[in-house]
Amino acid sequence: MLTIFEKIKQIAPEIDKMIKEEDLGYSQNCNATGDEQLKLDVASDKLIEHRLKELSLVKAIISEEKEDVIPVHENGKYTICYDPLDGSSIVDVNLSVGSIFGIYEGEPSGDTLVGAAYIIYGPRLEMITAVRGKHTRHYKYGNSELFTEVCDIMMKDKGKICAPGGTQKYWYPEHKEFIKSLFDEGYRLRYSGGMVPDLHQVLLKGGGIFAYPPAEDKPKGKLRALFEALPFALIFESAGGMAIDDKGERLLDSSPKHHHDTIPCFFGSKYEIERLKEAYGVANNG
Ligand code: AHM
Ligand code: MG
Repeated sequence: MLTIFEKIKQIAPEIDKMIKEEDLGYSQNCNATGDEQLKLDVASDKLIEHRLKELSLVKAIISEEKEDVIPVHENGKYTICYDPLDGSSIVDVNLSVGSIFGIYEGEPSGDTLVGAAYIIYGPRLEMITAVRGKHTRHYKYGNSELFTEVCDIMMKDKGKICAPGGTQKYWYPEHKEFIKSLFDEGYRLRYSGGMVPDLHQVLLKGGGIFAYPPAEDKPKGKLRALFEALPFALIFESAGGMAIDDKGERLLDSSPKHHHDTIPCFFGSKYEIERLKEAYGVANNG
């Protein structure tokens, strides 16, 4: 597992440089999600594939950008599911984006997820890793061109911020009411439209909630289970937080049928997640 984290530490500055220096991040004159953004997605995907293939303990890789599983080393131990550049639609406006990794031992699913990591390409380059049952750890990239450990993250029981994903027009009534009740209670809105910076903020502020609910336009949510929701679920739980679906079940108990399945998901500290369960009428689940 540590070898994989070391490899991700090597990947991080390479993609960071690509985002900052290569002329790939902007869509000009064309539609909002133009060719250049697509190029950046493809370039980061290729780089990660190339780097992960260098590790003999990697059995297979599955990328959000590709339809199929890519076998790597027959005797490898781990399947790595990754989203090479999450939030690529906000690269053009220079907001923070990230890469997300789920490390699975066996067929990818909630119970085989043994480790997770994400890189955040912001004003600073940072990385978070989690090992199941152990810890969630924060690293930052420094002058010596190395990642140094900042600390282990431990969330509080209650936060002050709310990051509500999706289109309000399509939210179901229970979700509208829940979000309104948080704002009525004094919560502040924090939402950029990139799950990596939005979840990073909840995690580092020690609490709050990020929600990507089921809705009329997206009954199964938008975020993909294997590349996005499950890795963050492990990261939140290992930091003392919670991560559930709309039925109140732990995301880490879910088993996606297909690699690209999406799942409604909620991440936060205990107070907000318990409030969500009550609002959704699933308080006894999970
Ligand atoms: P993408 O894979 O097209 O980049 O979409 C994923 C992103 C997440 O980073 C973010 O949480 C979500 O889409 C935002 O969606 P919305 O704008 O519907 O709230
Ligand atoms: Mg994504």
